[in-house]
Amino acid sequence: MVQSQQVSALKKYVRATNFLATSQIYLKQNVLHKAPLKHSDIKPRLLGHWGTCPGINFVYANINRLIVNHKRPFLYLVGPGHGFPAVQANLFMEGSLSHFYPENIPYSETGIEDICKKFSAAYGYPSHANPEAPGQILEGGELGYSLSVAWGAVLDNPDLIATVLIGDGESETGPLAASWYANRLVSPANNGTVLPIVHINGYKISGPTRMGRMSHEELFHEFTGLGYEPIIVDDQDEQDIYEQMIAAMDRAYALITDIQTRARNGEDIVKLNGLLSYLERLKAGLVSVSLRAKNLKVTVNHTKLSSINALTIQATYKH
Ligand SMILES: Cc1ncc(C[n+]2csc(CCOP(=O)(O)OP(=O)(O)O)c2C)c(N)n1
Repeated sequence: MVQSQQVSALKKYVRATNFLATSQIYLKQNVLHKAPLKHSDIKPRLLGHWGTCPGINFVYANINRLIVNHKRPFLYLVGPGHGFPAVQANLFMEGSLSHFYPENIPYSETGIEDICKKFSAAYGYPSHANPEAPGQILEGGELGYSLSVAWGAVLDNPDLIATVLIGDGESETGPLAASWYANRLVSPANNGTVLPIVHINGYKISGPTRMGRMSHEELFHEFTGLGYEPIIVDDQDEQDIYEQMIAAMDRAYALITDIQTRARNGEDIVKLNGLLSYLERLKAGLVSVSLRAKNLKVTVNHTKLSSINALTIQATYKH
């Protein structure tokens, strides 16, 4: 499929899952809007956080695209458990719910009515991820554990890529902040890998988040320091966010497979720690460098590796 067709397919899919997530949160009847919406169609007590749902759906769709293109096992962990209506919407769309619950949730309008009416209702479906939801290993009700659960999932599971969505609010919890460092413990030769995605929508409930108030430059340095190769996708950018995300996911996937292939062929892998993006940004004039060590000489060699431009770096001291 050419890129424009992919973008339009992803947009339609995300619109459908956004619709299903909204209906679960707000509507107790008339969930397919067959008649004009009335006040009496709205649930008396609303549960589930709408604000995080479009981000969950957007990432779900983009992971699906990678799975279709590469036929590789992916796991999607959703830190914002309060966005479960979005997860449930995708489980419906892909047919997992009708597969496991053919009687209660058929792949039809009856199934849609069932998930909407029973979302967060007594004897219905819980408001957060739960053991009955196919494929879930993280509840997400207590924020802080998404990234460490993802790292745990890839140990001794060399083919698995665990993509994990982390809210900028969850990022401020102690457990989450500490689990970034697990990247030092996982080997690209024997273990799978984690692809963390931080959803910076700027708020933790109604309060501003630290990351939501940081510039791209500050975010870049934060994650580089933690040993990650940051890629920023921004809806304020002129380029369509779907096109940006497709490029970001392709680039992350290419980096992951390149590092894993080299490690599994016995190469000693030096962690990139953001150097790749740093040098690209340097070339594009996006950053300036001030070298504190007067005698430090940095040489950059460009090598074409698979579909990405890999840069190897040598730093030598002149005596
Ligand atoms: C440890 C913990 N503290 C507080 C909460 C209450 N809580 C539920 S959602 C939420 C905000 C989460 O913000 P963020 O992770 O940025 O997600 P998003 O903005 O995408 O909803 C909070 C504080 C919780 N679930 N767990």
